[in-house]
Amino acid sequence: MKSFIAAVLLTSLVVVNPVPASAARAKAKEQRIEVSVTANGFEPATIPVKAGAPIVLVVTRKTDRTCAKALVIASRKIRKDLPLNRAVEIRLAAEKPGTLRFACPMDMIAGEIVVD
Ligand SMILES: [Cu+2]
Repeated sequence: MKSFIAAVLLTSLVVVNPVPASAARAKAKEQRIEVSVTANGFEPATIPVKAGAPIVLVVTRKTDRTCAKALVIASRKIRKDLPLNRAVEIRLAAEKPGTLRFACPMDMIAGEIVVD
């Protein structure tokens, strides 16, 4: 009986505890990067980040004089509409070093995330 209770207690600890703890940890390590879409394209167009922590791009399109009314990250199969003057969050994992290209839907205006 004692070992049964111990097992129940242990199970509830294992199941209940890790969820909020890991969520808090992930949030703390998030790398938030503000990106604007202007008549010059994506600003900044080159975004250096650290490998390991998730990335949140906060993208605000500030002009109608652009074809970048959506942002595409082809290698991640991501496409997000960019309404004028509204911040759009795009979450990405960045586990390994490398380069992630992002672009307008026609692939003309582009930028890159450099994971190091
Ligand atoms: Cu375009």
